[in-house]
Amino acid sequence: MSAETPILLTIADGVATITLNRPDRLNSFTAAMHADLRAALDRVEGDATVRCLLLTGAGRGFCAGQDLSDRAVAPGAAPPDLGESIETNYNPLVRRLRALPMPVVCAVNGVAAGAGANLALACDIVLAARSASFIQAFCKIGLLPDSGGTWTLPRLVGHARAMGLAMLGDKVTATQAEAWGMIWKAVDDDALAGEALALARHLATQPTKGLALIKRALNASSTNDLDAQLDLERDLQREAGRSEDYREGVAAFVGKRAPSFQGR
Ligand code: T3D
Repeated sequence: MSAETPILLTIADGVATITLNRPDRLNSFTAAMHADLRAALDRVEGDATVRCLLLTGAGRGFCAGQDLSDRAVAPGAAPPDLGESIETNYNPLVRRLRALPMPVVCAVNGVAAGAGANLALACDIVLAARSASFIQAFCKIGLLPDSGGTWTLPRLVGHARAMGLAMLGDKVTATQAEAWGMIWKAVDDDALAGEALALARHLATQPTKGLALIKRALNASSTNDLDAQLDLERDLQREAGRSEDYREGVAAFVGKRAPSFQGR
């Protein structure tokens, strides 16, 4: 990773914690930060002890999206190719988090704006500090929501709210986000880090393979019709039924003891 260390990674108790770490710029993304995040995710995916990923930000913000100081264009100069940036950095990141075969918990510690908001919403379970907020800031600079926002938002909050948020760029508080079903839970600021870590540690002791299959099924349901989804449930349940953790779960239930899941 680079000397600036814009991404911090720790691994303990089955949980990999990735911290976006450019607090003086509200953890906005540079190309170097994207590269370090990719490297951190490579390590997470290559470590068989990791059974849950926790994503958070350093300082008072979660992530303010793209670092706009990298996007200022001198008069007469060619505009940056944002499609290239999205194809190289943001889209692979969202796809990777959605496909990661383990739960991804996001602890939104402060403002999440632009791609930062939609990065959080791409995670599986989102907790947010009560002082945190979500802003689809794109419209204020002539852009549209990216990082999956135009797909995720209407599915989470419905078309009318998604359109309003995308066109107005209004701030959504964590409490409002919870009430709208945009996130799992808003928690008191001083409880966020502890609660998110406890949740991630709990998930890391659960049947990882089964949780990964739950994630696949629910993610697929957004585009499948009922018939396709029933077929998918059948196929994934077949796979789940062959896991060691399923065998252990049933044995523990029948034996009236607590299960010990190994994530296989
Ligand atoms: O370009 C591509 O590759 C395409 C992909 C685009 C994806 C995107 O994310 S586009 C959207 C980019 N993000 C934004 O438009 C959000 C910009 N930031 C803000 O609107 C505000 O900073 C916030 C609402 C997020 C927070 O406001 P506030 O008042 O709490 O903080 P602040 O004072 O504005 O920010 C604190 C510092 O962080 C400040 O620097 P300073 O004055 O202390 O030196 C500010 O300039 C800096 N900062 C915040 N966001 C960004 C940023 N610097 C660079 N880029 C940022 N996105």
